[in-house]
Amino acid sequence: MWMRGGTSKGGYFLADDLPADTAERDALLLKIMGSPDPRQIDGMGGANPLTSKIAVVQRSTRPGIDVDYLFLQVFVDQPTVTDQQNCGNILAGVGPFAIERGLVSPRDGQTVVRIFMENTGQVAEARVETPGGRVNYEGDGRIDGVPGTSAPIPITFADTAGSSCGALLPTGKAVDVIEGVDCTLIDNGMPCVVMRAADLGISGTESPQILEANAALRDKLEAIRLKAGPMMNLGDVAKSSVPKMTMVSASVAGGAISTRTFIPHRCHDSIGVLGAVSVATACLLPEGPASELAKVPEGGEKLISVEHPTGEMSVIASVADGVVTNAAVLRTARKLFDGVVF
Ligand code: NQM
Repeated sequence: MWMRGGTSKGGYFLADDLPADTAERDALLLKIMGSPDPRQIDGMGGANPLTSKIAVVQRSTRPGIDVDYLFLQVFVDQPTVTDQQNCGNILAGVGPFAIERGLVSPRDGQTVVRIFMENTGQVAEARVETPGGRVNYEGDGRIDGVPGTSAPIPITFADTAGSSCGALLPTGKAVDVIEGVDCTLIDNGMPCVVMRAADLGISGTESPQILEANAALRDKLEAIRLKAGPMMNLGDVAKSSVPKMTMVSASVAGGAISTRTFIPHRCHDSIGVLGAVSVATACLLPEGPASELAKVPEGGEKLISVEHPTGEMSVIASVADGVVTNAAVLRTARKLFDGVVF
């Protein structure tokens, strides 16, 4: 099944329909997407990392969990398929897909799907509208980066700190200086390097196209990223899609903070879901580039509006004793196509 999940798009497969052998599976997925090729002309991929994504879903045997979800990023221009990162956008389609395929029995009204994210070993809870026991995709949920409206799918994450890096702040510090730039190395569901846009010589409000055309910026970000990888317990990240590189500046549209994110070599048109959760968490640290610039509301439940090139993503962070205990986001998804891919 091909679905839009949040601001991403990709293929959703039942685990049993794919080869059990990882190398065989990856070779098949590269062929399906048309990679490696910058245009992905011979496959289903949309020539952008955000449209070259795969969800592998199966019924879970874990107590209290409905389905297991493995996310795979198929690189566009390299023969690489990686499970090194999670994806909270593709996650938005997992609940509807699981119900459509009969892995989860729908209730009349709303069905809560508890999803184990295999990439990082954490749990997400998605609420899917199922009037009359059928998935409803139509509605008035609006997310920036997607035209129109769809049925809302609220998603809650708990215990995402240190998902890939072992700790929220893998170096134990809120600020590390890399290549002369102040960086917060943080992982609250997605490993991210958070820097002041101004320290990279940009305002932070430029379009993704302008930023991608800035070769000096791209080189600097990559130099920082290659050093940040081992510091974040990610090892050599030369061929990895993490950490993500987020440049922050003061909000321009009434939100908490403004962002521009390289994922890691293309500039995101918006921001990843768990990327936004990690950046929102950086805003709540006692120090660091994000917390200095952020406008954070009072209270234990904080709505952190993370601005990005096509709008904003609202992260609702529950905070207890200065620690983010869980985070919620609103996403939507749409079934685009169900059939046979050759
Ligand atoms: O951070 C893009 C996306 C993502 C990942 C990326 C995501 C997340 O927008 O949870 O959703 O950072 O590669 O789909």
